[in-house]
Amino acid sequence: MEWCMSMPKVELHAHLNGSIRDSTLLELAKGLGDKGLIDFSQVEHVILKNDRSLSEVFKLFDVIHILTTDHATVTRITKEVVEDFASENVVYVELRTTPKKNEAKGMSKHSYIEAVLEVSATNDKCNEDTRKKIFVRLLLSIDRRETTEAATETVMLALEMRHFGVVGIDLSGNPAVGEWVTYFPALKFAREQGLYVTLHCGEVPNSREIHDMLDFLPGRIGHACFFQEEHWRKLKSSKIPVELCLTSNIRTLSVPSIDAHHFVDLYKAKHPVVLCTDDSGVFSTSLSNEYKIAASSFGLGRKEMFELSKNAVEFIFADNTVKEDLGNIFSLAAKNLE
Ligand code: 6MZ
Repeated sequence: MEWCMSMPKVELHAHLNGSIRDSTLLELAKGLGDKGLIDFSQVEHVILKNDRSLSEVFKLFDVIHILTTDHATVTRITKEVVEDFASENVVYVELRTTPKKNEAKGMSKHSYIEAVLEVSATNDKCNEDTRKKIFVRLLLSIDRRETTEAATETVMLALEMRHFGVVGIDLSGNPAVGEWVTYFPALKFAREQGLYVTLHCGEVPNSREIHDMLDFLPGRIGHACFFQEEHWRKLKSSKIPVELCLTSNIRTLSVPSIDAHHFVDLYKAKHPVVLCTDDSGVFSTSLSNEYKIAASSFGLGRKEMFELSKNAVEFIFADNTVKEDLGNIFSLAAKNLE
């Protein structure tokens, strides 16, 4: 399905450290292995392993984070991730990442984000290597392991960086860890300050938290795998757009099979949804591949897939000028489709 690749697409749920090329991870691991800092063969095995449970995925992130600890590496991986999305005709990407500090490398949370923004802030015009236009915006992630203070620090950082491409806050991390009451004050503050908020919601069965999150009325939610009837009702009446990550959900066994994926029900109900990769590196996928899987699994044609892609523009966290630009890109592409 060549057209899944060639049509313009919008990526709204991509974790930076989950989107790194395997080749880059292996190169970084080899470098640390050669210096005797890690056991390369063990890390290589973890990187190349294919099927992982949700808890194994979070162990892999701990390994990845050991490999991406200095400014130059953070800038490099961001550049590559943006290049990879641009090369498959993603015209707008909202990357999300958790600010990290590493005193040994002179890295603060602030300088970590600066290292990311070095690439993304200059990308509105044109991607240097692929010559393709891609808008890049950033969401700062609060990790569920964090305290209220740390979460608030992330929000403050986002506010400081909002004129450099940071548009909002994401709540992510291992869903088996932490409680809503811990993050709520920081998320509420973020929204009061005009930042957009998206939440990983229902990645594990946790009815109370799903209710609390939907009551918060975030700008978007991600996943929505373990929803029950009462949650679907609330979600549908709220019209909160859902970021759906098919491969990720299948690979982590968060849904039993692609046929049983909640995409079908939400799509039929005309609920706002957007297809996303989640962690294209960790799950060996791409946004074109996610579109291809949806088209073939749910019997959607080229026109329907194009509409799905175009509708995502409505749910981006960037301003109206960007929306207008994207609207023009899609109008032009629609003419070519006729
Ligand atoms: C929840 C996830 C995730 O922030 O270091 N992350 N959180 N569910 C998922 N689905 C499988 N995939 C990634 O990127 C990696 C971090 O993103 C979050 C986790 O906190 C992970 O450590 P950054 O760039």
